[in-house]
Amino acid sequence: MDILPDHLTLPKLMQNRRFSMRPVNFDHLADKLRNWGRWGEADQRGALNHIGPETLRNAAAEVRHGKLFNLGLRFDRNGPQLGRKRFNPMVYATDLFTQMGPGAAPGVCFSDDVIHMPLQCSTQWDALGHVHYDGQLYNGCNARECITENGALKMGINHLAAPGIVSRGVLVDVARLKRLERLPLDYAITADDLNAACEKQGISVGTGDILLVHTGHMLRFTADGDRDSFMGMQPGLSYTCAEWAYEKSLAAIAADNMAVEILDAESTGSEMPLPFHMLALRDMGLPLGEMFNLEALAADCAADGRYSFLLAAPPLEVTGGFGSPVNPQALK
Ligand code: UVW
Repeated sequence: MDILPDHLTLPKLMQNRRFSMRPVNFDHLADKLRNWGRWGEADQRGALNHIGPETLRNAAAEVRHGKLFNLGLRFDRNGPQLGRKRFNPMVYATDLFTQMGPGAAPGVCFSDDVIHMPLQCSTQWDALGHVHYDGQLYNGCNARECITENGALKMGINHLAAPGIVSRGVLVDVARLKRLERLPLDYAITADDLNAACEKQGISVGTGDILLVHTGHMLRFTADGDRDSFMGMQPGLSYTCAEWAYEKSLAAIAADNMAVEILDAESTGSEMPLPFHMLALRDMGLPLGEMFNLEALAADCAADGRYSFLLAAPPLEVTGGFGSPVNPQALK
């Protein structure tokens, strides 16, 4: 089974396949950054363990002006998906104008509905069990034993949902660093870019922070309505940024693109596709948030010069889920 979703196995992309080896330095990085055993043999929360009581108190102290930002996309049929397996949410009413009960006065009614959607279709967290290689998941779990038709027996999203994902968020605005509204489709963000953005913004990133990476790529969907462009080749983190995330002891990373990392012919067509996913989720236990809509928050951060906030982004507690939709909220 191909690891990549429908839209990334288009013939156009297949022509670009190079069947190269693993990215240079990949195995060295994987060995260096691997957090297996760091929080115990049975751990299923990975880098979220960096968030302790002090981190949470400091995160709460970031709320000073009473400003609230919704970082989620809408969940409806007009979402970003193009694929057959990953499709946009379908919402159906199952009750409309239904009498509340036999004794209820006429006109006392309720309405109910159902949603049918892939857990990966829109703004989402990837569970630690979402990707694996060499037969192992985060913390050395055997993929054959843990990945089942009924979900992840280990490393499911439920372990990231209880307790949920809340911490200090820090937005790094790489698009603004480059004086662009949106990064070019082939732009690979490096650790130097992240350092330069932090320096320009006057912020340092520390233990337990959740990094939000603003590339501007979301505008290709929300402003242009161009799903092909949004879901295709796209700017994002180079896999080498995993080392930066490890050194900073980040708890999680989310971005405004579809995959957090750059999607180009190298990262999708190689022997080790999505190398940042592999290092983050499988080796580091670092949850990844995708399709976070950062436009309003990024504009506000640029306006008031404050790039940190309280981020509350709990996934749904879907037992064994490989991911979960989320409606992240940033409070300043
Ligand atoms: C894959 O496409 C496998 O992952 P994601 O949706 O997390 O980018």
